[in-house]
Amino acid sequence: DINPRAHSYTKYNTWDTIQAWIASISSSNPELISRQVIGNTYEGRPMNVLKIGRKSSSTKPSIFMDCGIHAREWISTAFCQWFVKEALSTYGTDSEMTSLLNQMDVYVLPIFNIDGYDYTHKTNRMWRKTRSAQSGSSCIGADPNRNWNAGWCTTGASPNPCSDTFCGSAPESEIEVKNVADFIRRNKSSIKAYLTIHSYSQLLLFPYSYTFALAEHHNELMAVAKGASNVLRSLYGTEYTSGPGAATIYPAAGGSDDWAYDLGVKYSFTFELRDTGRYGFLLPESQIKPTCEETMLAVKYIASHVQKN
Ligand code: ING
Ligand code: ZN
Repeated sequence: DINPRAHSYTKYNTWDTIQAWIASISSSNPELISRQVIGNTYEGRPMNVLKIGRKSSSTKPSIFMDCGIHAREWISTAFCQWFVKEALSTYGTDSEMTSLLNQMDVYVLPIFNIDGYDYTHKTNRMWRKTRSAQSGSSCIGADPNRNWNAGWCTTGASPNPCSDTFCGSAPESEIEVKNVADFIRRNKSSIKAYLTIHSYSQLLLFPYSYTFALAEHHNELMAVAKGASNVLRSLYGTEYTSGPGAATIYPAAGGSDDWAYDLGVKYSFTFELRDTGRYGFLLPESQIKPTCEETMLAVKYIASHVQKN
């Protein structure tokens, strides 16, 4: 069953509904999905990674994708649910998806910052950070996209716990970041691509964000990003800009894509989904379907490139 009760792919689901969906979708599709808890959040909620792909006795090359690093970016979290649904419903009919899941595994972390996401549903819709206590401050949380060990807290991040871009007390001080970093380190030899989904601005970014220096694989990453943006635009005309983070959005250290890239994951991309500011983080539910459909094309384009390389 890909539609457990109360769950809808065209709505912004609550954490409780997403948690029930994770359990139900994985137990109903054991031939394509296996699930593992990679640790708990600060407030004790389980972080589930779904491994999607045809079962194999040997380790397959893989892609890791996370959604919902930032609590208020609800379209991001909606996209990971959409991706899982599409993978299940098109495996066996869509040749690109079938080949991808036969040859590779896709690790999906449907929601990274669960505590923050729950807080945006219950208390403050515009919350961005984690929900951890900070010693010596009454302010809460660190920015989980400033907390990775990549030029940590050197630019575009704040040492002030009250800031929305607080880098945390140390790299990986946030347990959610530590759990994911440990998972990627553990599976480093199989992981060929790292995709992280944010909103908004309609950008397809790649390293670096902590420096203006160009990545070693800049030309290839730019070509892949432009190809993915073109295929995304082909569906509804949505325009994306591609480029390295520092020059394309702003310099910012401690981001997950830079960290994964420096670890050795060459195909490391940050998506900034719709829109360009009309609704911003408050993207209406009516845009979930078109946004997810067009984003699927870009993700599949990147996955096909990774599969060939
Ligand atoms: N944008 C990202 C942010 O964390 C980013 C941009 C990407 C920064 C990669 C650093 C590295 O600020 C949003 N919308 O969160
Ligand atoms: Zn974000």
